[in-house]
Amino acid sequence: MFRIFREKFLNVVSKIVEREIKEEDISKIFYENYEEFLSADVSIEVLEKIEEDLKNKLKGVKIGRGEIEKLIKNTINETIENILNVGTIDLLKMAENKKPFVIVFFGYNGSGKTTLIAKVAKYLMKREKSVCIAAADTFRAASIEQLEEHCNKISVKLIKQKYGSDPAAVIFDAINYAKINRIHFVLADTAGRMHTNKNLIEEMKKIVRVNKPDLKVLVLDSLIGNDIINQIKFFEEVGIDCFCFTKLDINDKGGNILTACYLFKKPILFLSYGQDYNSLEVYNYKDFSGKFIL
Ligand SMILES: Nc1nc2c(ncn2[C@@H]2O[C@H](COP(=O)(O)OP(=O)(O)O)[C@@H](O)[C@H]2O)c(=O)[nH]1
Ligand SMILES: [Mg+2]
Repeated sequence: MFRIFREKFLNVVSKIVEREIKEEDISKIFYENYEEFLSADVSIEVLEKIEEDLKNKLKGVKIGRGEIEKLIKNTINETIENILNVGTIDLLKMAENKKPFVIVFFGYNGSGKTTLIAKVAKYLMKREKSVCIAAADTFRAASIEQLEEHCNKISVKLIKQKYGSDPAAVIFDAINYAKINRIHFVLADTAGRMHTNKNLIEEMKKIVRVNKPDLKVLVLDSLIGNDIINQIKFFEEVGIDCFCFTKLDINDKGGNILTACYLFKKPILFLSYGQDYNSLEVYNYKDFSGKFIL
């Protein structure tokens, strides 16, 4: 008798305190927790879209008053994790049946391409893969010497020509060298600037047409802020397969990565954390979303 009474009583109480989640509840919790990103890193456009997604999921849901904040936070976490879950690329597996496996790295000057390529070479060699590098940035002064210095330090064969020579031809040479010497991977550095952006696009298209790379990687500097959207749109013209992010040792807030994942949904290959050759991580969305979890 008492048990039935108690159950009825609790039912009534929970109904009384239950209410619908309102848009204001969602905005309040969302912006309270993401203000830090608002001022720095995530594109406003993307934040607004995420907020809208949350509202579509939660608005009008009836729940006990005390549970509202928890449900909103859990939904935010779930949403962020879904956004960051763009997949990664298992490079070694992908390259199992292709020798050489050719990777071309694109990206603006200063994005960290040359440094990243040396790290990727080291990463592959640690896993018993042989590597050669193509110096296909034949435009920027000192770029070949910079790459040569890295290659000497990590003992990797560099295929190069003179400044001003055709980058597609340099990569073609490197592929031939790799074929003859049974090398697993060719990593190609490219120019991040030409006389005009149109020249740059044409040059990249030619590299792709002539060499048919197995993977086209766009290298992005995590310090560039909202310009990331324009950069990605620019390089998409050559058909980018995946992203790598550099300089996360300076800015690891990850807002940029959230923006790129939300808008472009391309896999992320590596995250790069400094000048040291070993400061490279394979992207893992579960680990990475940890920094956003409420
Ligand atoms: N702190 C830090 N600096 C980096 C990183 N990657 C590259 N750099 C530096 O950024 C500058 C541009 O890098 P570089 O590899 O030459 O870029 P590229 O022009 O795209 O080839 C250099 O001074 C690098 O030492 C990184 O992950 N962290
Ligand atoms: Mg370079």
